[in-house]
Amino acid sequence: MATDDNTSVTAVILAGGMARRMGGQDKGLIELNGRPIVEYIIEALRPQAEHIVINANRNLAQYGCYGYPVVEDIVSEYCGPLAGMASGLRAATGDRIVTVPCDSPFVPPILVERLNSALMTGDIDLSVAQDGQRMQPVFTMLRRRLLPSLLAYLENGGRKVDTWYASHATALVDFSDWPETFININTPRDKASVESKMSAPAAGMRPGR
Ligand SMILES: Nc1nc2c(ncn2[C@@H]2O[C@H](COP(=O)(O)OP(=O)(O)O)[C@@H](O)[C@H]2O)c(=O)[nH]1
Ligand SMILES: [Mg+2]
Repeated sequence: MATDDNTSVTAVILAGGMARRMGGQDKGLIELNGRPIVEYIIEALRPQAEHIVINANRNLAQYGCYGYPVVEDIVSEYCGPLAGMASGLRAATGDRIVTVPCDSPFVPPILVERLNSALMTGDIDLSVAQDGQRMQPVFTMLRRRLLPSLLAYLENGGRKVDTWYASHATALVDFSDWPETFININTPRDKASVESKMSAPAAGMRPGR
């Protein structure tokens, strides 16, 4: 069940990339110990956000099987995660979205709450995770009012997430106590290492350090 604070949050799973380093496979559908990554992510997001939207550019029917809206990039395909954020913002029913990448299976249970608290302090446009050392730009909460600015940026050829964020009031949110959040599967080797981590006796999401 989503809490009252999260009722107008739409979680957007960014599964629209080309996954070149995975040989062009559709990363959200890659199986980890027999289950597509997107299933782990949906399971983690369901208690945290009232709405879920999947952003994908391939295998739309397969993503549609989960019962959530599937939206393609609204700007020309494959210009990076900002395109997926724009589609998610347009598809959102409430006034905020939270984005997560489709290749990070260990979504922490406090993701939405923590990004939301930061967004609500002061006049903030977007809150974005950092891992203790660097910003992790695809784990973010964005106000829906940012859509015109994002579309203008993309239409002018902008592609860099950090650059677009820098033009808005941004809160950095520390997730260094949940380091597994940012483990992501970019190569076949990453996949093997996450699968063995999942099978380890102490597997499961937990705060670290
Ligand atoms: N919609 C959309 N999403 C993209 C695009 N390119 C990358 N992404 C998403 O952005 C996230 C990060 O991409 P990834 O290739 O893993 O980059 P990394 O930051 O090097 O790990 C993934 O969730 C991708 O699906 C794109 O052109 N369109
Ligand atoms: Mg990645």
